[in-house]
Amino acid sequence: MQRRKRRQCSLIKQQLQLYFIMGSVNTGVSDPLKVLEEALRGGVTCFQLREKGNNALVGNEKRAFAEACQTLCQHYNVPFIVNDDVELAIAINADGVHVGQDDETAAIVRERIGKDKILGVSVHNESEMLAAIKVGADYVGMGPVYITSSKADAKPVSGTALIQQMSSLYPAMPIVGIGGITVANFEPVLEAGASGVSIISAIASAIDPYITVRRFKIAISKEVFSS
Ligand code: TZP
Ligand code: MG
Repeated sequence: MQRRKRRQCSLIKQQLQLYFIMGSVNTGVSDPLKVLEEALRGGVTCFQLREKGNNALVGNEKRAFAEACQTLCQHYNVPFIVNDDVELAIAINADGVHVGQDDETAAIVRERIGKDKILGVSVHNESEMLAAIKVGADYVGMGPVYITSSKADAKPVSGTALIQQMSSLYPAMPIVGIGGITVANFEPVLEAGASGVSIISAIASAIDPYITVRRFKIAISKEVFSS
């Protein structure tokens, strides 16, 4: 691998380590911007705005919320990724876009956002992994690793087997595990070869998001140190 590409790859691997995903409807009675700020203060390494589900914001309200999240992320120097909404990502100059298999194809998204933005793709098998590599995805998301209630149309639970296989076959492609991940169960995900863990509810619904993120950070650094 070329030097520059290798450096970018290790940067994205660090940025994926504790990847917080949230929309305005994921935080219950708590103010979503306050939750995000606490998560950033605690040390999440990446943020994805996933504005979906009942009562999700649309139009100008969604854009204003996205810009407020982006401003917070910029303050903490954390990448700000938009789920699905390529138009919004381009309009506000987000750091990247994450798409699933049922969204606009990753190839078209890459063309639209350009080569310097982060492109994340959800994959569930080797052929989707190969397609993601081909279009130049910067990372892939795999899951749901455990049972989740945050995604209505989630695929069946996959455990860590696919992460294990794909990380050993394609070690240059950073992988992030997703689905039902908590401080108590994230270790097998990293041990299987993921660079990081993506989390919605364990942080967004936490009584104290800052303390929860600190717990993740301490546990992850122990895990990384011991590996
Ligand atoms: N994709 C697969 S599972 C999932 C997504 C977006 C939801 C993850 O949320 P949680 O609350 O961390 O299980
Ligand atoms: Mg999607």
